[in-house]
Amino acid sequence: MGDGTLPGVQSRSEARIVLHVDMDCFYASCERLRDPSLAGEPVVVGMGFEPGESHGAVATASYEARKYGVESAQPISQALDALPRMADARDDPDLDVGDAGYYRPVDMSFYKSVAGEVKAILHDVADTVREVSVDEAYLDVTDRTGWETVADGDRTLAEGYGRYVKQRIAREVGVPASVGVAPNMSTAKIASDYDKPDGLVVVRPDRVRQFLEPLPVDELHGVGPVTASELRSMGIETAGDLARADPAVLGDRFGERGRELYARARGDDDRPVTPTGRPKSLSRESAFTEPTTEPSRKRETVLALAADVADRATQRGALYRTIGIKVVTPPYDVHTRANSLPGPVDDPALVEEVALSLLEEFEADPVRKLGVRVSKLSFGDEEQTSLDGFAAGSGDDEADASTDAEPRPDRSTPGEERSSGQVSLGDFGSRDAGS
Ligand code: DCP
Ligand code: MG
Repeated sequence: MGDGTLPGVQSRSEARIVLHVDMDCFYASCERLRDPSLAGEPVVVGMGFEPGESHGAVATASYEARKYGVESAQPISQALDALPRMADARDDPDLDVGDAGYYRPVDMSFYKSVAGEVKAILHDVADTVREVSVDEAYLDVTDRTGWETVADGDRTLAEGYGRYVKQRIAREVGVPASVGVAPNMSTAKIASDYDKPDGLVVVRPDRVRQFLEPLPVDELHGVGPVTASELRSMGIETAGDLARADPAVLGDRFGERGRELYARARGDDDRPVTPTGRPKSLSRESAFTEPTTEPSRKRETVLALAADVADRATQRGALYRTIGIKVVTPPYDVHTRANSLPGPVDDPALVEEVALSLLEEFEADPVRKLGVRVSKLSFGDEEQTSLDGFAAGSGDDEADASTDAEPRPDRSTPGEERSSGQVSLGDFGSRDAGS
């Protein structure tokens, strides 16, 4: 949530759920995808290792190769000293094949195609995806999962969601990722790095300070070796020390960045995850402090959510073809319902009307959370085909469905909806939640 409060809706108490996904030794993992015999072997991806070449650097090294001291940005000659090429070791009686590695040249277009497959999954599991680099992204999944605990009381639904994302990448693309789950971007980033490779680290909102406390300052984003040694000279070794330092002193010493580091060390980071691409859907949801059966309260909430979502769509110039709701009933059963429209529209009154009519089914049920979503988005400056297609297909010149139009029932079943990323939270417990 985080962006303001709706009248009559309890949303401020809800912490956001941010995932940071960072692929493990990404280029090396891509090479393993192409050549599975490299699994478990020391692999170095870089330039300049062929006989006769001498200049070049390591792009990345597999974790097995890192044990020999090979690392990103290292001169290739240094890497070859630490870890000879397998081909050379086989011919040279002085070298041990047990301590040799496989070198591969950088093949950027292949890595980009693998990254594209990963990004497609990320966009499927989150509406808001910020792609930071070829192998790294932030996802806001607040409306897809929750911080509620499940089963043994220590695991959260968000953890199940993080595991689901990791497993989908592993199964559908075949490369490992590390995932951090936290209520903000800076903590999620630290979390994804915390247990690499193949890590899944979840930092609950009430445990952020505790998690950050013992970390050396240089593990905070934006603290390089120079800042770290300067902080150490001030007696600040850990994020905990930084969180207890005087922000005025930090401000004097490091300017704006000092105050920012102070905030991050305290787990304060309210930067929204701003998407790098266009969203596939827009949604908003809100929880009640106690489950409610009161029909008027449910309707009011749905109306407020519908108005908010429709307003965001209008502001972004988005047209939608599907309007849906999400209803969470105790203990934590997630129900999604959606109606497809005959064509793409920007029609706030229709969003309210459809959302309310979908809510009727739950009139008598106790409800702990409600959500409204518009999806199958298109944007005014693209996808003319869908508008034309509609106009031609319907025999009607009006591409815009009026509020009187009877929405056609969604053709997709809830199961299909789930497979497109609308994952049922009920699927997530301690068991494997992958699809
Ligand atoms: N890269 C590069 N040169 C660098 C750093 C990185 O060419 N100096 C490339 C190779 C990496 C990719 O970018 O595979 C992603 O960078 P990361 O920093 O995420 O490193 P890795 O994914 O390789 O390893 P990790 O498991 O630590 O994330
Ligand atoms: Mg990486």
